Amino acid sequence: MNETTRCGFVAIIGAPNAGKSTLLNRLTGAKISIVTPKAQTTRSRVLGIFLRGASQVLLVDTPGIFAPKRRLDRAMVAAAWGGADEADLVLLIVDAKLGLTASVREIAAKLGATGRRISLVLNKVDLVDRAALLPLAQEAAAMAAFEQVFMVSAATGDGVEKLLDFLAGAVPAGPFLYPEDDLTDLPDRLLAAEIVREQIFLQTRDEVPYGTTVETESFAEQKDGAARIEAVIYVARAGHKAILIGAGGSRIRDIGARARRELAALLDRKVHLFLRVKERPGWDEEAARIRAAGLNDPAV
Ligand SMILES: Nc1nc2c(ncn2[C@@H]2O[C@H](COP(=O)(O)OP(=O)(O)OP(=O)(O)O)[C@@H](O)[C@H]2O)c(=O)[nH]1
Ligand SMILES: [Mg+2]
Repeated sequence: MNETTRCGFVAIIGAPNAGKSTLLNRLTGAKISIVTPKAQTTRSRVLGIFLRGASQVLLVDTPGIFAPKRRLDRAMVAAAWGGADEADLVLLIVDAKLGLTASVREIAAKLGATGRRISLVLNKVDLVDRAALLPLAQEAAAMAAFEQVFMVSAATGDGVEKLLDFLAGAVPAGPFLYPEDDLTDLPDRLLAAEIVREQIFLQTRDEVPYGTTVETESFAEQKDGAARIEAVIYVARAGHKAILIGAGGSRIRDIGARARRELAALLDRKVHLFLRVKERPGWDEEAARIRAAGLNDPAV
């Protein structure tokens, strides 16, 4: 590696559901971070790496920033701000369809006050009339001293090339920090838990996904090369357990089947997945559960 290379951290920050994880996956061209239509899907920081020219860009997906209630929530929001703190540059991502809500303005003001390099990404432009986009972009650009403003659709890829070029040129000069082939540092155990949680977010409603956490208990490679994965799903309430299991076990079977298929594709091998649902009231206030979710416990 010579002096002409560039490498740096880029944090993706924003309100829940703005499309941060979709953007991370789009920019890296891989499924690294889970995506669902529900807010607060991402719970911890997720690294996604791409190479462009002589640059290695280390993207950091973060949990959406919201008003936290539980200990878990506080750890999530702290992880998001910590991501911004440690980054060379920050992308503030805004849902253009939703517009400049009070929480978006608050996040922009707080980010602006840090004096860091921030660029604005207006996302979901595929959902907005072209005529409405320009005034929105102008108003949004005035929220903080942004280095650049991008209008993209993380879903369709529209506008993403420009953003890739910008990031490749904007990260500081320096040697690559990860091997060239690496896409993430997410361990397979955590990936497995995340993929199961994604299915829970997709297949259950109301409080159930928020009252649930998933941990991989064992991950073993079999002689035939298949992965044998055992995961436990902790639920906060007995009622949630019944919903997750479903009539005659139908829901948990479907969650397992879809997660297994997805994991087999991502890990590129046969997967045997075993799920167990366990009641654990108060898990979202438990330091060990918070740490298992890839977070620092805010109480320490
Ligand atoms: N139409 C459209 N939908 C998008 C776009 N980007 C993301 N979405 C959708 O918006 C929803 C939320 O996307 P995520 O990527 O999970 O959002 P997030 O910001 O990571 O959300 P949290 O992790 O909950 O903070 C999903 O249903 C995505 O498919 C986009 O550019 N256009
Ligand atoms: Mg996310």
